[in-house]
Amino acid sequence: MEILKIAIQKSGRLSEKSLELIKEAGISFNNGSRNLVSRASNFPVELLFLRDDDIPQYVTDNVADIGIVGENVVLEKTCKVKIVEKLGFAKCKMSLAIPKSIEFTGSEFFDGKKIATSYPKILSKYLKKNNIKAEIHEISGSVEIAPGIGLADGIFDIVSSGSTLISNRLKEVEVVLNSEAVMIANPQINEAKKQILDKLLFRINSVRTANKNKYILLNAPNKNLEAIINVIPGMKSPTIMPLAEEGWSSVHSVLSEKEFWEVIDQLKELGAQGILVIPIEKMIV
Ligand code: PRT
Ligand code: ZN
Repeated sequence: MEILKIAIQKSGRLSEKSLELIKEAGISFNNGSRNLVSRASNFPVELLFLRDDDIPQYVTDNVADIGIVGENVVLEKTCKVKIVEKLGFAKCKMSLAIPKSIEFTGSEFFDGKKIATSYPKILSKYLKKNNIKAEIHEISGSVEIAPGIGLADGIFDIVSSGSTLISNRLKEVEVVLNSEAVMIANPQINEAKKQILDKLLFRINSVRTANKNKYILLNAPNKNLEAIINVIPGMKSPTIMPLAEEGWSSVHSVLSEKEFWEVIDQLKELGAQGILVIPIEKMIV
């Protein structure tokens, strides 16, 4: 039987969430420890634990069929892999930054300047597109210290909270791209592996949709029932059941996290009582 080989980061910012995603899809592993390779006990997949930078290459070379990695790494490696799903975690920006004390005059500021980065390909593409002639100084780590020690005029690096920039007296001046964890796949995987991948994506999406939604139950006065139903449309439409007490109904529905607080406020105004909100584990839409 075919087995889909999944490459995930061995240890780092992506590891825990990647593993969680796979476990939430109902896939379990007997050996808890992280060997290099781990075979699932109830689904035809195998996990390979690797350094994130190597994942696009391994997927290109068919060592793994799919992988979970930051979009920034995929773009820098320019490998022949396909992004099949954005996963919504490990979100960050890739930005240009310069010393706080220096005035920024617009992107032409970088003309004739030196920029330190670990992402020379993404940066050079950006500079070319914007017709900026800067010198790229490639370094592999601690890019943020480069301006302070006189190695460069600015940096191009990952920014998340921005605190690394602040503690190095730098300021973000241009956001070049936004990145998040993505699932990549070798575009040439066979039909059997593709079917396993589709099943896996279906499960992952059911969990992600569920996490974005809540189950809501409430008691509504019948006189406002129509208005309340308009506020919470639900998946198809809400379930309505009469309460033992005359003039009241119980309403069940599904609410998205995004509109949650706004809807709750409106429901209270419409006289809803006993509002219960319950997490959903899986949601098949
Ligand atoms: O060992 P291995 O090579 O596998 O891991 P790694 O050290 O190369 O990568 P890792 O685990 O640090 O990051 C993996 C991926 O997480 C990256 O490729 C990004 O896609 C994503 N990510 C999300 C981040 C950050 N947020 C982040 N903040 N990667 C790095 N950082 C760095 C950033 O460079 C900065 O210097 O963390 C520092 C703190 O950021 P601030 O802005 O919050 O201060
Ligand atoms: Zn890395």
